[in-house]
Amino acid sequence: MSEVQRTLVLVKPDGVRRGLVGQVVGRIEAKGYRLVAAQLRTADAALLGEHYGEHAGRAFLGPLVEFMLSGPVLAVVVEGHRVIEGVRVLSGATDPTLAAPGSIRGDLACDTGAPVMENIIHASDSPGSAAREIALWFPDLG
Ligand code: IDP
Ligand code: MG
Repeated sequence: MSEVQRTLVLVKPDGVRRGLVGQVVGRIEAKGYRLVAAQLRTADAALLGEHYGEHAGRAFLGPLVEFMLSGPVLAVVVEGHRVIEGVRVLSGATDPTLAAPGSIRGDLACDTGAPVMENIIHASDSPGSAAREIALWFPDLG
């Protein structure tokens, strides 16, 4: 049975800086998913604090927020059957050194030794996260 979902994708500041927005969005479109909304913007600390709320207390949270504030991100809402899992698979493992070749992180990123892993893409990890994150980044999206 069809289970159309929506997920939140962020092309992180490293991806925007390196000119990889087209490749990231292109892979998602080529897979067959549909773009619902997109916005290029620089986030603020309050938004990122909420977005990464699950990581409160983790040592990498400060560097992560600083990195995410370092330039604009492309926020995109993507729709499709099982899209939440699908975009996680396209993204690859969190650690870009270990992410499989063929995935966005595996092909386009490496660990630079920075305190936070710069890995090109964020993608919601569950239906609950997707709903929460879409409401945060696109409050007008009904
Ligand atoms: P995810 O982006 O694959 O869902 P999360 O565990 O939610 O991974 O972590 C959010 C982001 O924080 C990662 O994408 C990465 O940029 C960074 N990160 C996660 N774990 C570490 C770590 O152990 N060291 C440095 N940065 C990390
Ligand atoms: Mg995550």
